[in-house]
Amino acid sequence: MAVSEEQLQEILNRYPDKVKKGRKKHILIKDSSQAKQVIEANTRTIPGIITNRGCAYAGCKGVVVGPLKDMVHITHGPVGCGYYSWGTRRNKAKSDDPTKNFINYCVTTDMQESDIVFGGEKKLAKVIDEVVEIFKPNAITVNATCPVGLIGDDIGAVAKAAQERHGIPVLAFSCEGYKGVSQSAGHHIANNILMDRIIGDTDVEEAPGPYAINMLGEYNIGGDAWEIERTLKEIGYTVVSTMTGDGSYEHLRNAHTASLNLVQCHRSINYIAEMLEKKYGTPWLKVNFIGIEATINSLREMALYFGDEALIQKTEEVIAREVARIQPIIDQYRKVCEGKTAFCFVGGSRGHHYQGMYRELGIETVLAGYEFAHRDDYEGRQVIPEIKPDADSKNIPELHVTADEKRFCLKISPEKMEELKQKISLSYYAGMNCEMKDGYVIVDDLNHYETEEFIKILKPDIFSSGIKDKYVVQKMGIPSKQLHSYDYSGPYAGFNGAVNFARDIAMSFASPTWNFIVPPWKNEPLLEGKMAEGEEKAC
Ligand code: CFM
Ligand code: HCA
Repeated sequence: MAVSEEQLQEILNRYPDKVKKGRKKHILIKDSSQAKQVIEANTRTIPGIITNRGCAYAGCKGVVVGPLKDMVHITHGPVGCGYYSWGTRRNKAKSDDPTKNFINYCVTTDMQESDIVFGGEKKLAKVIDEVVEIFKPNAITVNATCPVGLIGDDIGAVAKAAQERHGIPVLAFSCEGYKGVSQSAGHHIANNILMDRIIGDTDVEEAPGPYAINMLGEYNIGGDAWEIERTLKEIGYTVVSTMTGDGSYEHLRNAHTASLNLVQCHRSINYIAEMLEKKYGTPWLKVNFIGIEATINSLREMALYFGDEALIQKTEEVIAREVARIQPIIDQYRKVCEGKTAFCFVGGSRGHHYQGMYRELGIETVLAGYEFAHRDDYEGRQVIPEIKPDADSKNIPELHVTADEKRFCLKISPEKMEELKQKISLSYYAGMNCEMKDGYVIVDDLNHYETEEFIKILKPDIFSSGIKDKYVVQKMGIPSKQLHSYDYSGPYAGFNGAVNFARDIAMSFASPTWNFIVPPWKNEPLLEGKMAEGEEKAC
């Protein structure tokens, strides 16, 4: 069952006029007969609407910077900001040198009222000194929360002085929570400083092995990066650095030596991908390791990029073996899942990435959206492959995939060219709007009211989002799967991840628990009424 324009209007009509006008632009009913459907994104959330979004500090410290394990990340601000951005995000890390893995520590200046009144710079300097004394990290980050910007603490100056005092990099991130409209601003701030201060800050010029790649936008939630790496390493790739799951300052410094950058989460790290391309000429390839088909396509495109016959063959061998191993298991779980429907609302890439894996289980996504993505994450980019002569080599032509500007170039044999053009124009950056079926809904910055209203119409069998809306929906008797933290499960990426996901989703449906839950509206009368004509609308 899809959603009609009338039903959508009804949902919107409950808003005050100004809110209705705003929200209307953030909701689409997919209609492939239209040449291009435009959705508004990356704009300010309406205050009080109960969004699931986070802040710039969450995007910078919590998401991009926090997983770097051999650095100590100091939150300059109230303890809650430090704790929440550390304790709830399941970015795992292992280290060969356990004395250089600080991922299990949450460090904050724990700002108090007196710091707000008299300034927190001295306290921050003291915390940096303590961190150096206790942990002896390779580098330190200082991450600003809202009050720091409001009272005007100069964290850049404090970091610079500390760097001179201790002789290790101390990086200041002015990622005050109020900057921008969501986490997205924080990603950008983090990307700029990692590129400026860490990547390439070394004498190393050679990659540590053949087929050297960086994995960008992979945060090792529930061990995802480890599962992807397992396959990549078996095929023969050298992973120079992962940004930033299980990542490290030491590896990140060498990232410029890789030959290809893989971009898993485009939203959070496209800036580094583009800066690496501009500064070092390293091309980047959009990949997706969520779901079997997406994983296979990504592995094949990578092999085609390097164009080495042995690598292509090894890729095919690994794919054939892995699929033969996992498909029968997934087929069993599929029997439980077939014909069901899902909501898939996550931050800035998973709302799209997980739809393919749901489809492989026979589950259709009937509503999807992003908390804070930009328009290109919805609409994709028009990619027109075009062939240009190669300046360096007469024999191997380059394939430049162009959109508004050169995106990346591929040195491959002419025979592979046609095949590759096909694949890239399909998989390069399709965007969420291409993924959804007609009649189903795409919502940007979905809020709690809209969640409930769309649930009443579409009655999904499973709801996948985050911690903030999970429990309300579970109380409606609908199983929920957190796609941020995976509800303590995972990995969900790569081949083994697909098995784990299939198992967990099938388990949600098979559990008898849901039959024992009586949604509140079945027991209690709901106060619902219509406003009299001309009466002020409350929302
Ligand atoms: Fe990228 Fe992420 Fe996501 Fe994201 Fe996030 Fe996350 Fe996410 Mo939560 S970097 S955009 S800011 S894939 S923390 S690992 S799960 S909202 S969809
Ligand atoms: C964040 C981190 C988060 C939150 C998840 C959630 C994550 O945005 O601050 O709301 O459940 O993945 O941990 O996205």
